[in-house]
Amino acid sequence: MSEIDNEEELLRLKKGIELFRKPCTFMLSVASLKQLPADDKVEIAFAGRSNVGKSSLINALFGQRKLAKTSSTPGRTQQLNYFDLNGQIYVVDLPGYGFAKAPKDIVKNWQKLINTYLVGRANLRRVFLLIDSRHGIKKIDEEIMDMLYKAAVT
Ligand SMILES: Nc1nc2c(ncn2[C@@H]2O[C@H](COP(=O)(O)OP(=O)(O)O)[C@@H](O)[C@H]2O)c(=O)[nH]1
Ligand SMILES: [Mg+2]
Repeated sequence: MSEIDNEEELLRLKKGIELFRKPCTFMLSVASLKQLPADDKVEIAFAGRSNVGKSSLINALFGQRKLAKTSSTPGRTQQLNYFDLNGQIYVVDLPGYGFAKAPKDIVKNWQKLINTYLVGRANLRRVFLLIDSRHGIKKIDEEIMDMLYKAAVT
């Protein structure tokens, strides 16, 4: 890496750190696609099996303990929870897939909502797919990765 690259990299890092220090607030919970906010801002989303630590990671990233609700009971988040980072970026806490203590048709509905969102959301720039290191990559993770790959979602 040349010195110029290093300087650019440092600048990018600095900007990133500054951005993540800005206020991040809860915006809304989305239970169906028609409730999605306008796609006029860059959006990043956290996906993964229930209980993998999506909400905990979001709280850690923004230095707030109770921004995203965490729970030791899997399958609690059933909606897409939107957080607004300084009016600049939408951060989305997705419902966990692969585990749900709910009737089958309800689970199917969430699955459809998440899949349609992941594949079709125009302003979605990155999906962070969390894997529980204690359990490794499961079949459902592979299915989601495959779906993201086919939809060209980074
Ligand atoms: N051991 C361990 N537990 C974690 C970690 N992150 C989250 N947890 C715990 O795992 C449970 C589920 O976390 P949560 O963030 O609600 O998972 P989510 O369902 O993916 O949003 C909670 O009891 C957390 O305290 C981690 O990195 N290590
Ligand atoms: Mg959660």
